[in-house]
Amino acid sequence: MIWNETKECMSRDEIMTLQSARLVKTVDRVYHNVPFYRKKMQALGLEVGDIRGIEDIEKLPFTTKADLRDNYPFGLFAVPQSEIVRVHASSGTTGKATVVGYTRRDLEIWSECVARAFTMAGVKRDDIIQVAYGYGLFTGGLGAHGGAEKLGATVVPMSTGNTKKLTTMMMDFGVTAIACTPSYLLHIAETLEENGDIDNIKLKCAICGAEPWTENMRLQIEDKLHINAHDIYGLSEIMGPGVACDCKYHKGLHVYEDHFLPEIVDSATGKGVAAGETGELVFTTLTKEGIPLIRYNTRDLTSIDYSPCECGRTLARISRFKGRSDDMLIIRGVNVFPSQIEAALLEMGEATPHYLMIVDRINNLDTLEVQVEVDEKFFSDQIKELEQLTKKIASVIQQAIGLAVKVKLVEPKTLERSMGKAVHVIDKRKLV
Ligand code: DLL
Repeated sequence: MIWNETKECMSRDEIMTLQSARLVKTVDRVYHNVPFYRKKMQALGLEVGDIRGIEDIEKLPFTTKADLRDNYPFGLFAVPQSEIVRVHASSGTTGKATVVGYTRRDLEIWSECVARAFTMAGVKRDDIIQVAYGYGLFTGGLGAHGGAEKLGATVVPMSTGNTKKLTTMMMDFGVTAIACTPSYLLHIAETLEENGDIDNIKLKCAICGAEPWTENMRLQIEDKLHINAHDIYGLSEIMGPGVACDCKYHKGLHVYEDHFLPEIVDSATGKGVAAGETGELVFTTLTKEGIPLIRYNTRDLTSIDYSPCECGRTLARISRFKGRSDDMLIIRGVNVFPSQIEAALLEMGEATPHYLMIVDRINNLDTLEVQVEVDEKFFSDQIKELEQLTKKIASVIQQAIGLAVKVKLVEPKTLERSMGKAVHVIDKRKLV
C-alpha cells in the first residue's frame, strides 16, 4: 500500500519544483528569523533572492552539530518559544546536548512521515504495535508513537528496559508489529527462543533503526521471527525517525523528499558527488518551522539513487549506511561521543584524560567498559578509596552520556599511548 500516491509517486520534475518552492520559503524564513543564518548568508554576500531553487543549494552554507551546540539551547529556533510545543535533545560532542524544537505543525508532519514509513513496512490500522524505542528526550519513542497513532494502529508504548514484560504482552495482546532498535529485536527474539515462545507470537513486521545494522542482520531477524523487517532512518536535528524508510524491495531507504532535501557531499571538499557515489549525507529541511536547518551535515555515509523503485515510489533512495565520518558511537541506541567522556573526566579532577572505551555486544545488548588512568596513590592499600573513586567516575560518566557503564581504574601509563591520533575506543561489536 502507498500512503498517498500524489506525495510518493511524483515525477522527478514535480518533486524538484515542489522542493524549489519550499527551499525558497525556508531560506526566507531562516534569513528573517534566525540571526545565525542571516549572519552566515551575509558573510557569503548572499541575499534571499539569490536562492531561486534547488539548483542554488550549493551557494548556501553548511550547518553542523557544533552550530547547534554553540547556539544552545534555543538559538536556532525560527519561531517564538510560545509556538514551540515540544523539545527533544540528543548528545552533543561535549557536555551540551543538541536541542530541537517542534511547532504543532512540525509534530503533525513528523507523525505523517512516520505513518508513511510504517505503511511502507506494511503496518495497517488494525495492527497492534509495540513501540520499544526509549520515550523521553530521545526522538525514537514519541516519534514512532505519533506515527503509529496517526496511522490508526493500536499503540503499546513499551519504551525500553523490561524484556520479560514486553514478550509477555507481545503474546497476550497478539502484537503484530514492533518498532525498536535491531539489536534489541535480536535480544527479544533470543528471549522468546529461550522460553520456547517463538511460535506463540503473532508478530508480522518490525521497523528498526537508530543504529547501524547490516542486511545480514535484517535477514537474520526475519528468519528467527518469521516477519518482515524494515530499516527506518532519522536524526533528531532533522526531525527524528521517519526521514527515510525502506519498502518491501529493500533496495535502499526512500527519503521523504517533499520534506527533506538530501545531498551527498565529499567529506574532504564538501562538493556534491554523483548519484551512486558514497559521501556524507546532508539535509535541508523544507517544511520545518521550529528549527529549520540548512544543509545540515549528518556525518552519515551513504549514496543516493534517484531511479524509480519497483514499489512505484519515485522518492530517491539512500543506501544502507556505510558508517559515519566522525567518531560518534551508538551504544544501546544512545549516541555517544568519546569527547563527552573526556570532558566529564577532566571536569571531576581526580581522573586523567587517559581513558579507553571498550564497547561489546553480549546477548545482543551493547556493553560499555571505560578504563581510566588515575593517580598511583589510589592503588595503595586503601581499597576502599579505589572503590569509591570507581563508583564516582562511573556516576560522572553515566550523567554525561546517559548510559550505565562499567568503570575499571588503571595505574598511570597502563593505557597504550599512540604516536598519532589517540585511540580511545575499541569496538568489539561485530555487525553480522
Ligand atoms: O536515532 C532517530 C531514530 C529513532 C531513527 C528511531 C530511527 C529509529 P538520533 O539519536 O539523533 O536520532 O541519532 C541519529 O543515528 O545520524 C545515524 O548515525 C544513526 N541512525 C539512525 N537511524 C539509523 C539507521 C535517532 N536506520 C543517528 N541505520 C544518525 C543506521 C542510523 N544508522
